[in-house]
Amino acid sequence: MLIRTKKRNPESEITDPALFKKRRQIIKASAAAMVASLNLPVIPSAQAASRVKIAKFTRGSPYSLQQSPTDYEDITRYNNFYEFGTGKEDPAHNAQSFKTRPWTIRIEGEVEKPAVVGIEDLISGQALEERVYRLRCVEAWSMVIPWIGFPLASLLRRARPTSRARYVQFTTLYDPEQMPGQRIPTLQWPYVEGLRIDEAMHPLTILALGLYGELLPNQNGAPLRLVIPWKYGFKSIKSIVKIRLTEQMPPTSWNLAAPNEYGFYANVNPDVSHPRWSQKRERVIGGGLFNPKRETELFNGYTDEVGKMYRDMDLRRFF
Ligand SMILES: Nc1nc2c(c(=O)[nH]1)N[C@H]1C(S)=C(S)[C@@H](COP(=O)(O)O)O[C@H]1N2
Ligand SMILES: [Mo]
Repeated sequence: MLIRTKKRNPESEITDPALFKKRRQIIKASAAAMVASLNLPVIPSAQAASRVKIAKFTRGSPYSLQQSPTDYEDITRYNNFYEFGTGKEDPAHNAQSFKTRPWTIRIEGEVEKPAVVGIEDLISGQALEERVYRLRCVEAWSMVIPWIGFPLASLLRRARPTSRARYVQFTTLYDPEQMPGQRIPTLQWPYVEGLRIDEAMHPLTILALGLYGELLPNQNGAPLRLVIPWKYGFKSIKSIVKIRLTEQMPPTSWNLAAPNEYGFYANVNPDVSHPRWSQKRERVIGGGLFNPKRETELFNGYTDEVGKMYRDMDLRRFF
């Protein structure tokens, strides 16, 4: 997102409908099968690259949007995941053999009950909700994604944050053998991100385990990634192994790389431009052959839900 100065070819951002038509039919069929199989146990993924349905989740989060989601093919082939390459189509190719089992997430720092949580426990134990969000990136493109996940707050509460916990830091797996991008210093590895504690506890902040009714494809951050729909895409850290509650504001990868371009907050804001491009409009991925753009909304349209957390802040200064 920062390093690449090469102009993107707009053609490459358009999904060839003929190529993906067949697969789309398969998805429709699997959606029907999913409804029929509600409450069956989750099938563990033996092979990371295979598509695995999540059988257990409750539908209809109050935060779901009415608009229809972006096509599965666009969501899973147009990604940012620098551990697997800096090109938008690199992660879909390079993350196929990434091993996401066994996988644990450590919760530590300012908590009364530090914990090591297994991914299978999260998949089978949490009440999973379907939440359809717009995810927006700093390059000003957007998608509507039917995530399957649960509020981060429910996991944090289990660890009993202390009164000193003011921030939460997230860390991605560090494994250069599996993640070829970590062998080159495009960013400082491992990828880290952070939230203020009130942002982390907000019900719109979710840990996603899946999308389109299936476990997350590797390129989208398997087995567990953050989704913060009112912030730019880079806050939504992928393949999380550690969650640490802290007293001090933690460092974040893009802020470390370019502090004048990427702040800690990264709230979607059409009135605060990135130093090198406007953020007033966004390209709608999969929106059609003419690369339609739409007006970007403050907080990505979630002002009613999240605006009060920033009421007394100068959003130009705290960008
Ligand atoms: N570990 C890690 N997490 C990451 C990134 C990354 O490079 N590494 N890229 C971020 C950026 S810039 C974006 S836009 C989103 C993209 O998520 P998606 O591919 O599921 O759309 O992931 C974010 N999370
Ligand atoms: Mo991004």
